[in-house]
Amino acid sequence: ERLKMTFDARAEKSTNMMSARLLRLMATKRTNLCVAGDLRSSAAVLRLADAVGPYICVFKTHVDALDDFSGQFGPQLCEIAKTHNFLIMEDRKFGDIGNTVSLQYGAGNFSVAAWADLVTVHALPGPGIIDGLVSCLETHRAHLKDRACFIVAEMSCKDALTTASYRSEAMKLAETRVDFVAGVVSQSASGIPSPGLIQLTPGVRAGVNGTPQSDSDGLGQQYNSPRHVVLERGADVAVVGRGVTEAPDSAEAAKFYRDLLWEAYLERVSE
Ligand code: BMP
Repeated sequence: ERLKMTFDARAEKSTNMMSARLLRLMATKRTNLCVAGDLRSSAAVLRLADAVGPYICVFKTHVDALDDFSGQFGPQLCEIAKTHNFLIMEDRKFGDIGNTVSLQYGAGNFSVAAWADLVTVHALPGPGIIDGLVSCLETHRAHLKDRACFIVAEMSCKDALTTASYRSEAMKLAETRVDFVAGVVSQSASGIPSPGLIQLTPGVRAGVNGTPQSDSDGLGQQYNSPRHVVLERGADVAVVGRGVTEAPDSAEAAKFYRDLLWEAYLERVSE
């Protein structure tokens, strides 16, 4: 069964090169933590990536929320990723027709395809959105082999419209396009069709130093503990944003989350 398999064993089963690469990275580096670097300045995001780098498998960005994005951001983040061995995910949540996402992915101010190993994609437009992203890479003849996406199948926020049937259609889309789909963003493992697909789960926060676990942020976000998302909800990679960025010491916090998440993973695959 998928959830009982080790990341290494699942890498063997993976038909997508980037999901195999990420699963192996997680197994080697012994981390299933993704930090969401949702800060306002490029320097602060780069500083954070460098500080948490040793403890993460993926660093997730929202570059359209930066006050001062410049063309140097991507290459600088890639350098830090190389130093600490993690992948970069731009959480763009593409959601338009193929032609438009192709433009948004490869061009514009952000040139996401040039520096982000992974991107997120809404399932809403159907298979055409995957075609759009792939055609962008083909046009530029670059990165066809070292890029992939995660399909947002289910959202963490209260009253999200990602119903059970939407979720199951999104899983089908992931399965039919494993050429470019490395995984799904989801709150549970049900219906994930293949052991090679990676479940990325946001909405994770723990009580640190005796402070109580908060279960929401006042704007609809819903939090679960690291242990709960890995053991009860099937998270392979858990996303922690403010749990790390609002902590007094982000490296310390990342280490704390890494330890809890990895311990839960070991418990899940043991026996
Ligand atoms: P935080 O841990 O601070 O709540 O941040 C969660 C991060 O995960 C944010 O970057 C958000 O955009 C992202 N996210 C989410 O919270 N829920 C989803 O369903 C999908 C997401 O990408």
